[in-house]
Amino acid sequence: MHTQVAIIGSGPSGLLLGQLLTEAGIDNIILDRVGKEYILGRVRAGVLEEGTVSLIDKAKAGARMHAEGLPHDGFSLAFDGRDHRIDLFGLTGGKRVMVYGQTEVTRDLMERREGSGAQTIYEAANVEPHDFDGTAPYVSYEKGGVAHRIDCDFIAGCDGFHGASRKAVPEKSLRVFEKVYPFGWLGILAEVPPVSHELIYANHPRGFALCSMRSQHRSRYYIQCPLDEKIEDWSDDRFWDELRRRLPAHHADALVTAPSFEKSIAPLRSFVAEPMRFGRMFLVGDAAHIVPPTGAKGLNLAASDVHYLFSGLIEHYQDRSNAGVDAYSQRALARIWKAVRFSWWMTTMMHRFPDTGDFDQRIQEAELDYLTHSRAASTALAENYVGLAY
Ligand code: FAS
Ligand code: PHB
Repeated sequence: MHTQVAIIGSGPSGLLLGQLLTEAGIDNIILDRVGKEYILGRVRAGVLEEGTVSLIDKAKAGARMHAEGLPHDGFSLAFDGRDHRIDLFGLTGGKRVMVYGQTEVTRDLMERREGSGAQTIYEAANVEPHDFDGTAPYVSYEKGGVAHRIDCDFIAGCDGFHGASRKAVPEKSLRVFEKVYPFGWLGILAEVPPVSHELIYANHPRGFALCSMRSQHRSRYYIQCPLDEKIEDWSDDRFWDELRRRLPAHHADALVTAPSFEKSIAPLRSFVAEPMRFGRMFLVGDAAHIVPPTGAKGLNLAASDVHYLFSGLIEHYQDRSNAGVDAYSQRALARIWKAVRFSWWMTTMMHRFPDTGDFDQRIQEAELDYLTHSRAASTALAENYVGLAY
C-alpha cells in the first residue's frame, strides 16, 4: 500500500488533519490501535477556541457543532463564596469560545471521513513508523494476524501521549519537559441541566471544582482529588455533596443532581517534547504535549498543531516548497509553550496544593483579587482562554 501521508491515531488530531488533507486532495490513511466505538467512548474536552471551530468548518465537519454547540461569552471564577465573571467577549473585542464536547467533534469528523471514502484502519496492532529519517518512510502494522506495510511520503504521529510515534524517536534526539501535579480531577457526566449558563471555576479551601456542560440538559462536573483516590470510593451522592461544599451557596442550592453515567479520575501533568519533527515524521497533539485541563487547551493545541502541519504539507505538495514543514516544529512550539504557561498558571491559581504554606496561600488570594479587580489582568486571562493567534 502507498499513501502520501500516513496518520497514526484517529483522535481529534489525526481525524482533523486527515479531513483537511482529503479536502485538499492529498491522499492519507489513518491507523488506530482501537476501534471506533472505543474512541467515541472517551470523555474529554469540552471547550473549543475560535481557531479550532474554524478548522472544523474548513474540514466541512462543523454543521452539528453550530447547531448544537453553545457559544459562550464568559465564565466565572468562584472564591470566598462569590462569583466573579470574566467577560471574554468584552475583554477580547468580541471573541468567544464554543462549548461542544470532544466526543462530538470526533464523531462529526469520523462521519465526514466515512463520507469522503478516505481509508481508516481501526484495530491495527503494533503500528510502527520506520525510516522517517530518510526519504522513504513507511508504517508497519498487523491486522487479523497479517503483517502489513504502508509506504508514504510523510508520517503524522497523532497517537497521543502513550503512542508509538514519540517512542520511535531515538532518546538522544528528543528533549522532554515535564511537571506532574500532586492531584487529579474526578469528573462525572450526568443528564441534568447545568447549574449555570456559563462555566464556573471554583477555588475553595477543600479544593478546586469546575462546573461545565455538554448541552442545556447534560452537565460535566469536576472536583480536585488526591492522586491516590479510587473511583469506587466515590458514590454519586458523595460527589454531589463534595461539589456543593466547594461552590458558593446560591449555586450549591441550585445544583440539580441525578445518577452519573460517566465517572473517571484523570491525573494532571504538563509535558512538552521537543522538537516535533524528525525528518519525514511529525508529532502532533498529545503525542508531543500534555497540559492540565484547567485552561481547556489540550484539544485546542492539537488543532493549532494540525493547522501548522497542514499548511506546511500544502506548501510541499502544491507549491513545491518545504518552508512550511521545515518551520512546523518551531511555529507549533512557540504557541504550545504559551498555552503550557497559561494552563500551569491557571492550575496553580485555582487549586489547593498539599504543600501550600501560609505565604503561598496569600499569594494565591492576592492573584485572584488582582485578577478580578484589574482590567489588564482579566484581559490577559481572557485573551489566553479564547486562544492566542495562530
Ligand atoms: P488522543 O489521545 O485523543 O488520540 C490518540 C489516538 O491514537 C487514540 O485514538 C489512540 O487509540 C491512538 N493510538 C495511541 N497509540 C497508538 C498506537 N501505538 N498505534 C495506533 N494508534 C494509537 N483537553 C481539554 O482541552 N479539556 C479537557 O477537559 C480535557 N480532559 C481530558 C481528560 C483526559 C482523561 C485526557 C486523557 C485528556 C483530556 N484532555 C482535555 C486532553 C485531550 O482532549 C487531548 O488534548 C486530545 O484528546 C488530543 O487529541 P489527540 O492528539 O488526537 O490525542
Ligand atoms: C469540560 O467541559 O470537560 C471542560 C471545560 C473546561 C475545562 C476543562 C474541561 O477547562
